[in-house]
Amino acid sequence: YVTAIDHVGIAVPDFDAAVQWHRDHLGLVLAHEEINEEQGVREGMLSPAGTAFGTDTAIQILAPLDDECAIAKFIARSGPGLQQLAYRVTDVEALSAELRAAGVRLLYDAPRHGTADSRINFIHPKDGGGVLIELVEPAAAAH
Ligand code: V0V
Repeated sequence: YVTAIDHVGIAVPDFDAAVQWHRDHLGLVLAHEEINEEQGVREGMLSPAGTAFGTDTAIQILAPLDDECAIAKFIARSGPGLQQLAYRVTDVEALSAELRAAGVRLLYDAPRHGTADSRINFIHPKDGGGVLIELVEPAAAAH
């Protein structure tokens, strides 16, 4: 099911400052940006110059929209930093079903809305070796 590392997510307090830092120091380009109200985030996908958003691995900048969302809680507990590792998958429902059957806890009963109309679910960090693992089925692969 897993075809690539889709993105690595960094929790930040200030979206614009983080985007500018990565542009100024590393030359990363903001390839995509959106607000996800359900997840409580303003999020942006950064790509190294010469790579393509949606094809190559991206860096996801995640800034909280309010004090209650997952990113706000993460920053309050751990400070800014790496928050998630996201794998691109061909079929998020089928993989989730196999994981559940193997006793791995998924956060959602059904996939939710993710970046660029992808469908997403997460493996609980306690079952992911201390890593919050996101499963991303891109919109193009929707069935
Ligand atoms: C919490 N823990 C983590 C963690 N967050 N460990 C590794 N990485 C993280 N990001 C640990 C925490 O330290 C606790 O360990 C334990 O997990 C359980 O914590 P909890 O207090 O029960 O739960 P919360 O309130 O910290 O919530 C954790 C979860 C939450 C993972 C349930 O963050 C969540 O629902 N995340 C999924 C949604 C999300 O992250 N959305 C933002 C990105 P100890 O202290 O007990 O040892 S949105 C996105 O990625 C989009 C839109 C996209 O890509 O398309």
